[in-house]
Amino acid sequence: MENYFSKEIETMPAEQIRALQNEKFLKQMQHVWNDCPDYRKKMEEAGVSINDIKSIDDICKLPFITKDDLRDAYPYAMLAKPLSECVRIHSTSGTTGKRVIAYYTQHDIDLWDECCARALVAAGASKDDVVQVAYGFGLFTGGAGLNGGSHKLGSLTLPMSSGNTDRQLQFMIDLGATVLCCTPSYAAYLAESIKERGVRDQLKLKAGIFGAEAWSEEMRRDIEAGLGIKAYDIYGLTEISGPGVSYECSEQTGMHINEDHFYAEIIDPDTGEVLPEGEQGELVFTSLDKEAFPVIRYRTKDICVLTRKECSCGRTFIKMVKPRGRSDDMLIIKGVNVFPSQIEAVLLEQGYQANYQLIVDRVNNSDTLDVNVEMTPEKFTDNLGEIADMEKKLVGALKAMLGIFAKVHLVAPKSITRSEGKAVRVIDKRKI
Ligand code: DLL
Repeated sequence: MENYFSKEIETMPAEQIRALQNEKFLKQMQHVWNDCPDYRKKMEEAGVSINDIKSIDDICKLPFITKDDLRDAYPYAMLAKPLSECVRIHSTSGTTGKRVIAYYTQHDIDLWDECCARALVAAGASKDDVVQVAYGFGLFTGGAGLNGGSHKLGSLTLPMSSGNTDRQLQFMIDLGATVLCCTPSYAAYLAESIKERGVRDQLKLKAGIFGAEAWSEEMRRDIEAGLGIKAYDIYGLTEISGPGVSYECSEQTGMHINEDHFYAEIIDPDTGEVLPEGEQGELVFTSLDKEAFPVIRYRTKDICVLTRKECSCGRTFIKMVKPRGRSDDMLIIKGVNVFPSQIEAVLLEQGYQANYQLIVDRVNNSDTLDVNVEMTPEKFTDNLGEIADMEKKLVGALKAMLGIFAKVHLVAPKSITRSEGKAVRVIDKRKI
């Protein structure tokens, strides 16, 4: 039996959702036009006035917002409420340059908490659960988002933050955590540590809500087997609010977008043209009822597909498939587009775990790809002939998937650094 946090909204017929989106979109545009000078200027530069926006069908007339626009307007990018009405900020992890700061009024926090509560319920949680939040707390939205959702649901919430694996496991066992929320790479690490300590039979976990980075179906199966749970995907980004922009249900075939709060489009990343449902492209979001930091046609750089196919859970919200990766994570090696997630899928299919590192370089004007992969304890051997055979097999499987040669190096178990948050798996030396 499927439960919903907001049944009426989550199962609303598609035409009614569209009508609700239309109404909220027009209000959101009025707010942006009147209160967000940065975006109004962008509209004027694009030759669009608020009078041209009569319904949500006119959205395609509006200019996109990119991360660069938000960075350029640092620190008050696109702020549409006085600071005195804002109650919190979060910020992107930004490896280079200025970070994007997202502002929230209490209304914005409430709607975000609701989105995360929906995600928890879709994963089978209720107020009787013990929810261990092992996403980082602080500027990152992961910890605060799931913490807020769990409070809203009324579950006992363990605000662990990420890391300190001994303490995580101690609390997980002693307090009988039933739902785990963290990045999939940290979940895989926790599963590994649980196996090593032989404490799996002391766990009460039944579900996990994992997101913030791309992960494959094969990795899902590994985590499910390692922790003895159902593993659900959750997606979101700081600019739109945080985790809970979309969430997976019992069908586990993609994530329902909270369409009463966010309007999604898929565009051709090169031309900006809107693509029909079912085609792969870049995901673009428009907030429908945010106060402090509304975003209109924000280009996420995430590559994915939307579908309105009927879902067995009864939810009518449009679904996005697991993002394949980001257009800016996509590597072009010898002219071929390669997503780290494709390599990960091959490794897991061949019985390895998601402990790997990709090193891309350019030697004599030609790109090279080296894949360092840990042997699992079961596969571990120091027989060089056996290692060479295993490497050869992986080279063949990678060639079949990618169409290019990758040099594979099998390394000892535990020799690749584990991640407590988002994993860093690519070292592209060509940029240096
Ligand atoms: O990662 C928010 C989040 C926290 C989502 C916890 C889920 C769970 P940012 O740090 O701003 O926000 O990073 C956003 O992470 O554009 C995607 O590229 C990636 N991402 C997030 N969730 C997923 C997912 C948080 N489920 C960026 N699958 C996004 C693939 C994801 N990529």
